[in-house]
Amino acid sequence: MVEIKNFDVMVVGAGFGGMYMLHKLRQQGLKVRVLEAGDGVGGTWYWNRYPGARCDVESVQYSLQFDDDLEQEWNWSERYAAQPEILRYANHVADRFDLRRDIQFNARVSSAKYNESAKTWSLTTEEGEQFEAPFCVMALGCLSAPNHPHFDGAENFKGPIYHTGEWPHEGVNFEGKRVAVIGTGSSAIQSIPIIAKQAKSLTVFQRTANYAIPANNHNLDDDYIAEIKKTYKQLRAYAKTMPTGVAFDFRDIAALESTDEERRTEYQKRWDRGGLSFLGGFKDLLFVKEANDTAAEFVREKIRSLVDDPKVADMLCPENIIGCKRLCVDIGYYQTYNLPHVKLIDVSKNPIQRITSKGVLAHDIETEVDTIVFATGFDAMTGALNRINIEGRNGRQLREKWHGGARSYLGLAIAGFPNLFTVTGPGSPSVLTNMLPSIEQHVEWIDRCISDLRKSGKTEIEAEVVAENNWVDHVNETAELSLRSVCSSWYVGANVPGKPRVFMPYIGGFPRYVAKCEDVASKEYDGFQLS
Ligand code: NA7
Repeated sequence: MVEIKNFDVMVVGAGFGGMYMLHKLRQQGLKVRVLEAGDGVGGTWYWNRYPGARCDVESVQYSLQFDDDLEQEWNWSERYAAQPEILRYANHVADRFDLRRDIQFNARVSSAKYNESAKTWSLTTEEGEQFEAPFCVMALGCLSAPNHPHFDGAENFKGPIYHTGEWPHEGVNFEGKRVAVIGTGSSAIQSIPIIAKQAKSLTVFQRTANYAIPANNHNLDDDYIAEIKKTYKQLRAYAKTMPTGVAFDFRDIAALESTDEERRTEYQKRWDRGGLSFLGGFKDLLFVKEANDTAAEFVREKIRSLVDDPKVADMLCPENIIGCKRLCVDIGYYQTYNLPHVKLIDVSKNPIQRITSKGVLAHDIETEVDTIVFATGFDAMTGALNRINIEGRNGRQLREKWHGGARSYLGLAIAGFPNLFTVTGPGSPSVLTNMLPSIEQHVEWIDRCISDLRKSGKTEIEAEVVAENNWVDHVNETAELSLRSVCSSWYVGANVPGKPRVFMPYIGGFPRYVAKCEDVASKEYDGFQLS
C-alpha cells in the first residue's frame, strides 16, 4: 500500500511563485507541501544556466517586494542580474523564510486528479509518492517546458546536444570545440557571444532574425543602491501603474505625430540607455504598423552599422514587427558575427534537413560540429501544465479541455477544475509584465481566496464556464488591438508544431488586470461557484 500524505494545500513548483505561496499559506497556519522537480529552488533560474543567462528586467525591479527587510538587505550587483545572482537570491529567500523544510525536491509531479466526493486533489510523483489536499496550486512558471523540435537523425549525433533551458549544472566547456547553435531567440542571443569566445568555431542556424537592443549593462554603485532603497516604495507603486508593471519612461506621444528627427532622437536616446524601454518611446509602436516600421528601421540601420559583412547584416535584419516577438536585450550579439570563426546560416526558407552523426545538414551542406546547442525555447504557458496528467470533474483532462487552446478564468482558475489555482496562468498578464510583481499579485489573491473560503466554511470554489468564456473573449479581443497578435511568436504558441494559435497572455496591462481581480474577490468571487 502506498502511503498517502495529507496536507491543506499542495503547491507544485519552488520558483518564486511556489516559494511565496508557501510562505503566505503558512502564515494562515496551513499545512503545505511544495513538490519541486529540481534539487533546488529558483525555477526558471534553476534550470536556465546557459552561458550569459540574464534577466531582461532591471534587477532592482525584478525582485520581491512583499517584505521590507528582504528588500532592504539584498544588494544587486548589476543593472541586469545574471542567472547565478538571481539563483543566489532565490536561495536567500528560501533560507530567510525557512522554506526548505516544506519543499520536497526531486519530486516531479506526474498526475493531479480531483476527487469529487472527497473534494480533494490527489497528486502523484514520477517516483510514485502520493499526496492529498483540498487545494492545489500550480506554480509551474511560464517558460519551463523546454521545446525540443524533432530533427531526423538527432539520435545518431556523436557529440552532446544541450538545451539552453536544461543546462548541465557543472557547465559546459566549449574550449577548442566546433559548436552549432540552433535558434536565435533571447537564450541564443545571450549565449552566442559567450560561446563564441570559447569555441573553435561557431555556426548559428537562424530561422527568424530577431531584434535586440543593447543592455548597456553595468555594475550598480553604492549611491544608486542607497537611493533606490530609500525610494523603493515610490518606485514599486509607480511601476504598478504601468501596463508592464515595470517603472520605465513611457511616453504618451505618437511616433506618427512626431517628425523624423524627433523619432530618431528618441530612438537613439533609448538605444544608448539600453534595454526593453526602447519600445516605450512612442505610444503607437505596438499598435500601428507604420509607427512600428520607424522603430524597426532604426534598429535595422544599427544592425547594418554593427555587422561588417553586408550579406550577414542583411540576414540578421528582421523583417517583422519589432516587439511582436519579445524584444531581446543583448551584450555584443550582432558584433559577434564579425569574428572570423562565427558563421550564420539562414534556415528560414529551407529548414534544417537533418542532424547527422557528425553535425547539421542544411542546404545540402553538412556542417561538422562537436557539440549542438538547442536554443529552441519553450512550450510556453501551457506546456508545463499539459505535461502533468491533470484531471478535473468527471475525469476530464486539462489537456483535452485545452485541445483547441488554453481557457482559463483570469489565468487563475479553470472551469471544471475546482480548488485548483494557477500562478501566472494563461489569460493573465504574466510574461508581458514584470514577472515578480505579477507572481506576488497572484499568490496574494490565491492566499486571500483560500482564507475567505475557510472563514466562510465553504470547501469548494470553481470558475464558472460563462465567466471563463467571457474572460477568454476579452483576452482575445484585447490581443487583437495589438500588433503583437499578428506574428509567429511563442505568445501565440507558433513555435511548437501543432499547438493551437491563441494569444495566451493578457495584454490589457497590469493595473487593469489587478483591478479586475480585486473586483472579482470583493464581489464574493464573482464568476466563481462556491459551495
Ligand atoms: P524563443 O524566443 O522561443 O526562441 C527559440 C528560437 O529557436 C527561435 O529563434 C526559433 O525560431 C528557433 N527554433 C525553434 N524551433 C526551430 C526549428 N525547428 N528549427 C530552427 N529554429 C528553431 O526561446 P528563448 O529560449 O530564446 O527565449 C524565451 C524567452 O525567455 C524570451 O522571450 C525571454 O522572455 C526569456 P522561430 O523564431 O520560431 O522561427
